[in-house]
Amino acid sequence: MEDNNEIRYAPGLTAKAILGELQGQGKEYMEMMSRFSSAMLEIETKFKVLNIEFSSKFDRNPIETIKTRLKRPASIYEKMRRIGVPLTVANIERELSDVAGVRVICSFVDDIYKLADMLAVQDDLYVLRTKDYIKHPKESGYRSLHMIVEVPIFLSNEKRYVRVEVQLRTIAMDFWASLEHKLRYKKDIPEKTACEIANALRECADTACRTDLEMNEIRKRIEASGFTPGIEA
Ligand code: 0O2
Repeated sequence: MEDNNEIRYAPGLTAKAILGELQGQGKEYMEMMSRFSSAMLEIETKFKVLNIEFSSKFDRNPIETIKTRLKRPASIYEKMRRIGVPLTVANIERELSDVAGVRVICSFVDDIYKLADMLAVQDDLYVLRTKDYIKHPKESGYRSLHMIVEVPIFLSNEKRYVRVEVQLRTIAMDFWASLEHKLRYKKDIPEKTACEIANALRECADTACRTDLEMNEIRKRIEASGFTPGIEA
């Protein structure tokens, strides 16, 4: 069925033009983005609450930072084109699970799983999908725990469930992912060099992982000796 709101995929469309096209769908687009924004805020708040509860239970904060982001129009456009679905507001909301993203940077690897479990048991939220790139790192060396959750948001006259992508990772995993993401844009290098660089990056990810595990063990040893890391005598 033809959708009059459909935006045509055209080569070389600039980010500004894509934003213009999406905003051309006016109220619908803005309303969708405000729903994603509200859902993101709900999840961010849930993690802030968990951080407070965790710190009173275990005498330390498991969360270093929480970052939120709404997917940029150009990335939305690119992903919809990649999956071959017509670009309409309704399709974006139906097909994409990562328009709203919450990234939780944790102190220790253990904290990632504790927080994920604490979130998953909340009865107003559904975990639709979990991908454990910590136990099963990506080919690139990327590590994080990904969850797609659906959270209710209460609008003036309705309750809507909205999907949010949650990425939980340690400081070391975040450090690696941020730098690797920057380096990935340096294209046009010979295949052999690209392969060597990929291997070097994977090696860095493995080193960061070993450090993470060692730090986790050190924390456990300190706790076992009766001290609480982060709490001064
Ligand atoms: P952005 O700007 O973070 O939104 P797909 O999204 O189609 O690629 P899937 O299965 O939905 O596939 O997602 P996947 O691979 O589970 O996770 C995608 C997100 O994880 C990416 O989002 C990145 O944030 C992060 N990610 C995955 N692999 C890597 C990697 O090798 N290096 C780094 N630095 N990050 C990675 P987007 O959409 O690419 O970008």
